[in-house]
Amino acid sequence: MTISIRRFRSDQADFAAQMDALLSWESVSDTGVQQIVTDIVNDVRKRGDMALIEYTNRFDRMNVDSMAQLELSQEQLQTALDGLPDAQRAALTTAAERVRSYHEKQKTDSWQYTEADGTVLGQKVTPMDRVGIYVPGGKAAYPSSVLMNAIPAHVAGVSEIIMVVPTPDGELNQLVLAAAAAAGVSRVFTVGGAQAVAALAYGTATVPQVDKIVGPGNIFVATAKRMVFGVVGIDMIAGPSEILVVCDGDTNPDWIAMDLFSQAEHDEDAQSILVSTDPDFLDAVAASIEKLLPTMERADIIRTSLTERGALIHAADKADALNLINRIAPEHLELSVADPEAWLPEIRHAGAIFMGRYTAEALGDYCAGPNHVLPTSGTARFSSPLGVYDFQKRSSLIQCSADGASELGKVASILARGEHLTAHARSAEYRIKD
Ligand code: HSO
Ligand code: ZN
Repeated sequence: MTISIRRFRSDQADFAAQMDALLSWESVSDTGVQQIVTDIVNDVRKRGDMALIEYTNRFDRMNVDSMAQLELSQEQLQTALDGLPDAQRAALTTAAERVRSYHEKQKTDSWQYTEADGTVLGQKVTPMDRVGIYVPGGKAAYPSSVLMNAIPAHVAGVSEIIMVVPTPDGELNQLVLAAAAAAGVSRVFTVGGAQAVAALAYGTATVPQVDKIVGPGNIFVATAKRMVFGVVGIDMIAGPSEILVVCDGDTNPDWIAMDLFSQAEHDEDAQSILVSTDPDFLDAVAASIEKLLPTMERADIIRTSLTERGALIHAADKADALNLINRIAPEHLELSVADPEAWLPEIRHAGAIFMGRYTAEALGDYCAGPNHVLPTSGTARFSSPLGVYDFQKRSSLIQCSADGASELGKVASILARGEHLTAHARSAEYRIKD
């Protein structure tokens, strides 16, 4: 069975419009979903643990009557880690260590400086006290995502990391629990959906209220996160995974086909795009796709993703390819070219940049070190990978000397009187020396 992937040439007349159509993506949260989520969030806010237990029994087909049955112990997490086959435990530990050392570099320190009159100005950096990590159950239960969400929080110095993960039918995913142990998660509740988000946002008798909720989830989870934003912080709302591979035509086409598959297999809505200045190479990759697709465990998802949202694009030249990169602002950009460094200065928008033929995007998903939670759907234009900075906040520091207060008092007084805020003006003026 042949698979038809869109082919574009950047010099065709309607190319810009075609790109707009290709890249348009909206996560639809219809009013039905909104209403369901509003009801759940309000109910958990009002009735706390009881509501959480009821929703969990209903949606996850559980049969519990106390929150104690919905919390896992540290021993259970450690047992899961210890019980993994040696190779799997070693891989998970290596990945966790690499992610940890990369994120250590992101830590920012407090700073301050002293002006000539003795006034001190600065910025004090403090970790959040408590954060919640949402881990999806089912098809998208990724242990690697537990590492990617929890480790930056841990490195930032967050003292309590609360993980929620639904366990439909009570089935625990041992790898997810092992990853929680490896990442330093403090507490795990086996709850999910909008009810888990509400519990984290407002707190219940058992689930502590957190300051920020991060982690991916289905449409109910995303809608609930949007709803509680403001009460707590949230991370970005992730869209489907994407990859843009740019190849000069000298990489093995099988490698490129598999790199495109690697994001396509996440989801029917995932988007894999290949750009090359060599049309013969696009043909070669199309042939590799044909050849390799039947060998894939998730062939159906890949086929749907590639036919619905994939594209093979013939760019006129390098400058044209660079324009496309910045237009797409991809979550993942693979520069499968001889001299990736030469491209780098012109690249302005991408969540993560994978440089050179050997750097498969999949390595970044698991163990290279950088975070795999990245801006999707073109949001790399204004946002960044999840990092330690998402779990740190800053307080401004101002300490005026007597001389400093006197000088600044004169400036503040004038500006305050201009705003007709007399108390501000007089408060400043009291401190002016005569
Ligand atoms: N590529 C995904 C992350 C992931 N891949 C998890 C494998 N497991 C983020 O876009
Ligand atoms: Zn992935």
